[in-house]
Amino acid sequence: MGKKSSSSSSSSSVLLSNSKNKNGWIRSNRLVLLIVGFVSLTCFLLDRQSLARDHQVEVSMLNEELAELRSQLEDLRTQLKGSGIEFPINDKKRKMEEDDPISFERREKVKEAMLHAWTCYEKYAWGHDELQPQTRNGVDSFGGLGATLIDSLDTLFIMGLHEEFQRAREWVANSLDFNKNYEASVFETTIRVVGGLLSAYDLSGDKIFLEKARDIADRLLPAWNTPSGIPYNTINLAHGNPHNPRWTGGSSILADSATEQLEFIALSQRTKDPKYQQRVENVIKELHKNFPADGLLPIYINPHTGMSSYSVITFGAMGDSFYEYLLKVWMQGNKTEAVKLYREMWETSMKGFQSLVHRTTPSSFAYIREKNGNQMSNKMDELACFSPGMLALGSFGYDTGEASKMLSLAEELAWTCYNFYQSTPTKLAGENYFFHDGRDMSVGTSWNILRPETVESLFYLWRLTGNKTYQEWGWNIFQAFERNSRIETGYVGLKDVNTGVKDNMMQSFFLAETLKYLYLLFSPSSVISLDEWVFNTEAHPLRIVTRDENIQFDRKQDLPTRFRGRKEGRSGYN
Ligand code: DMJ
Repeated sequence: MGKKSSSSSSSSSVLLSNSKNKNGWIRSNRLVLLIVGFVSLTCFLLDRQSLARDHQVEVSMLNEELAELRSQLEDLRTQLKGSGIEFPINDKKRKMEEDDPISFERREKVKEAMLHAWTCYEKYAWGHDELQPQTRNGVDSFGGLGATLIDSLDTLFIMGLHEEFQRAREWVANSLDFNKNYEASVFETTIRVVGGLLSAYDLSGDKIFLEKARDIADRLLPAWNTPSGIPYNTINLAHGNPHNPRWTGGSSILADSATEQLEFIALSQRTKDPKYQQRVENVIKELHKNFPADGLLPIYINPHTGMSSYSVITFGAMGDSFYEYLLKVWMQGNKTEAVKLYREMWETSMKGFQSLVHRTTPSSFAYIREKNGNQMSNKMDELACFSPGMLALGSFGYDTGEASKMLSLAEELAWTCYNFYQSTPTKLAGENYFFHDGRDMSVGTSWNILRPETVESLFYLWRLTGNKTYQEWGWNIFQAFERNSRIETGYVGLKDVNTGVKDNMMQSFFLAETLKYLYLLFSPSSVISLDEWVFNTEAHPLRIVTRDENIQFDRKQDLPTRFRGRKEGRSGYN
């Protein structure tokens, strides 16, 4: 047992020592593992740390680069803002801003309509003034100045149709020729061509548009060489020789003579040549001399005396845009002291305007009468439907009580104009309306030539009140144009809104105005903001820049030559 026990004790001591060795081995192994683990963890952590450091360096370098790029972008924006150039409107940004998917969809539909009108013009009437869609040819109703093309430039740009805009720009640069033996209307050429080119310049910053605007304005300028400064309304573009059309009996027309201010002032501001501004501001000063207490001027003026001749007073054809420009020149001039006279004259005219407003029975539609001497006529042109927009725009210059009165009159009149459309079988408005006791209104001249005035007013009312009803009305009018006026080869007017019989003319103002105002009606208000832009009467937005009465004109170029060095020749202003 003892042996057994001694042997068992020695074997157990062997076992013990074996197990001790084993434990020691295990322990030392663990220690090695621990050391290896520790070392690897340390290495790993050190590696992570250095990676993190590298990333940090990279991130801060990228941040620096980003900050640098941001500041470069800001600099560029500021420079471009000063020079009148704007970044092309970014569709992606526009989509992000847009909170109303219905407006987005409608805007796209209007853009598609513009593309259709433009594509047909390009195909059948390229370079001509207007497209005759039914006969698929172009006509030169304005002397062959590419009126539709120029009228469309800013619409294409605003809608982001840049390839189309570029093609039009190339035509302006290479083919537009003003040297035409043609008796042009000073008014139509100014609002469409000078206005269209200046707007394209303000939007794109491309100098070619400014050069061309100056060229055509220089050809128009002799029209203001009259004893009173009230211009003749027609001039030969190649030879000068201004005169008035025979059918006015020698008179100048009010709207034709006093709707050049926005364009010519803008031209002076951009060229730093005061002569354009001087000519057109003289007209207003002249009209101010005999301005009546109610601010309403008859449509005919004698260009020799500056006095009005006996004729109709109207906010429709031949009167309309004179009143529009009184307000808009005040806005273009930043509502400053220098343009106070314009606002005062406009407010005076708005008193007279209210005296023309009457209401129908039984439905109490407000409408604007015409006046001949002491006689009131219960007739209103669709053309006068620009006035709700004008009233809404001008209402913000009054104190609160008067402002809300003017705005609500604007809303009432817009309702009437919308009913010009809604009351016909085609849902398109006729050219003018008559009003009768007990029977509200009826169409007079029943054609529709794709005019913009009602949608123009809906655009202003939507922008200024935020009331979506105006978008709904505009959409209904757009759909009526789509149903009645769209054909495979463009858009046409209607000879009669009762029967829907079509004419053969796509008016250039359909692309300049009707489609532009509709597009803007469904766009965020930052697109051509009313704080930064003023629309001319052909819907060409002109950028509002600081009106500086002491503009530092290039003295060398603009001073009468008697003030110049002798060697420089020529005498006096041209
Ligand atoms: C456009 O040429 C202008 O809006 C102008 O002031 C009036 N007539 C047409 C559109 O109807």
